[in-house]
Amino acid sequence: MVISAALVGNPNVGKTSIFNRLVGARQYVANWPGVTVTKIEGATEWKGNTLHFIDLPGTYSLTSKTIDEKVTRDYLFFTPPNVSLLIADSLNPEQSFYLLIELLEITNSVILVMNSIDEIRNRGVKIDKFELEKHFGVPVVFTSAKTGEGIDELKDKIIEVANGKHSKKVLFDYGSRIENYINKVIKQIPDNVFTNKRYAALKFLEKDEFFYEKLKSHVNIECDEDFSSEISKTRYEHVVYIIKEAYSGNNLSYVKNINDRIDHILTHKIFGIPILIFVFYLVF
Ligand code: GDP
Ligand code: K
Ligand code: MG
Repeated sequence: MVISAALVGNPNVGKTSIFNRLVGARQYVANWPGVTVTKIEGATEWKGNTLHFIDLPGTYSLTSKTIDEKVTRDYLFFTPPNVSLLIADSLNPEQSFYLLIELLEITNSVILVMNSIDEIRNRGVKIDKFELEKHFGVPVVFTSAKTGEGIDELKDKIIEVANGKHSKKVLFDYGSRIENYINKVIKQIPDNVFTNKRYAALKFLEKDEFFYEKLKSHVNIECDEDFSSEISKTRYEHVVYIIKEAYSGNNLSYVKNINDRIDHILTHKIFGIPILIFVFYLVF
């Protein structure tokens, strides 16, 4: 059986290092059509199967705002691989898990690869694999691209996921207000426009350029609000909850640091602009 698997993740989490461990020298480099973004592919034989890998451009989100995000998102949405490997930096999981939640809106043929597990051990942090599998609904593999730990287990899991084992759908709830809008949008999406209507509805509400343009003539929700901050904030709330459930150990200040960083993201990245505008009003 030939199985395609894509490596998805934030920049600098170890995607290329894992890719090199998986395929060795059997790799080739080209450009994505029409853009100067590098496309790296490779293959390996494993237990009678050909595993074909693609190392996607690093991204923090699957909204097509930058060219790297767009290449990665379009590939995953329009030409989905059999299996997607979400390569997470175990040391800095918050933005990796955020991306995972977005990825799970497109597909549930996903493996969560918790990379840099060597560094986690050095810091005395414990990660509960069962909690991660329960909350995300996908198999989890601990890897170190530095030592090679977990690479064979990852190849075994790819074959299992490609064969339909582990297929369980976890839906992340965006709260009743957003869920009502999602349902309103879904009802108005014609069947021949998008099959994954929940994803298209979310992207429409997030004002993702591609989905918004495609759907605006079909969808009327009597509200032109941009829901993206509220949707992002809810994703981060899920992330905080899951990290609290899964991370522990004698180095608790590390877990506290993650929480502090997420508070920082929530107050600055998501609410920074509205707060600035509010302050502007007060001052002037
Ligand atoms: P990419 O941007 O996601 O492709 O990340 P790279 O593969 O280029 O890796 C980024 C940096 O992280 C490099 O310096 C790697 O050596 C390092 N790195 C990647 N994986 C691991 C790992 O499992 N353990 C440790 N300790 N370092 C890693
Ligand atoms: K790194
Ligand atoms: Mg890379």
